[in-house]
Amino acid sequence: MKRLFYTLMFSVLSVLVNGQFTVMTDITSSILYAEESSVVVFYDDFETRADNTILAGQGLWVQEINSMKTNDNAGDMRVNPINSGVENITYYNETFDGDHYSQIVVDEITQFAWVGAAVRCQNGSGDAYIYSSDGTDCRLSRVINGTRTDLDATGTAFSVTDVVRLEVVGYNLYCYINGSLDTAIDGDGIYDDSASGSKLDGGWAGVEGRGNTSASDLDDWEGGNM
Ligand SMILES: [Ca+2]
Ligand SMILES: [Ca+2]
Ligand SMILES: [Ca+2]
Repeated sequence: MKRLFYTLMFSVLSVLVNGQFTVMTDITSSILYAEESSVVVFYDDFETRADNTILAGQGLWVQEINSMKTNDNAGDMRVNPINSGVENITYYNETFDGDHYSQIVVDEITQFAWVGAAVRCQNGSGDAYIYSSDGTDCRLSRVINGTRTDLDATGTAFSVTDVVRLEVVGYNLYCYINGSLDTAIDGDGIYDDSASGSKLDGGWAGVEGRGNTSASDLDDWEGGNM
């Protein structure tokens, strides 16, 4: 597998899709990721979404299982989970390669709710890989029919403003916080799920949460192919 340093310098590409969705705007970063990312990524800051409304059904967002919901914080729309004790996963129904990533920004986080990034969502069957935190604990998990199995529950807790990114390449899951692999996950930030009989193929990138409160929120979602 190739591993490349790359410098991502997008500046002017601002393409509206469906009248409300922007394909990349003004991003400058210099980050080591598992593989070079494609130019086109999908992005949502949720600002055009309806407040206090289920995310699934808005734009291209589709429910994988249970519900994420919008909430307006002083003019900044973001999303949070609304069901306690279960995974709330919503994915973005664009065309994703089997190898893709999901990235979120943590807007608020407390131990009352978990938020995270989801990859390989499986079109409503309740399956996905998720990388999530409640600000105290952090875990990389496989969700099958809505039931979570933690692949590693000793990750680095997310903090407000963290950029959290989960990549899947083959059956390797790469967990990043602010551009650095979270080495508290499986020694090096990379988990190999190839030996599992429940490993997931293909699917969509999305957002995840667990809890019934807006006390943990995510914003500025981004997803794309590897
Ligand atoms: Ca926002
Ligand atoms: Ca590892
Ligand atoms: Ca925000």
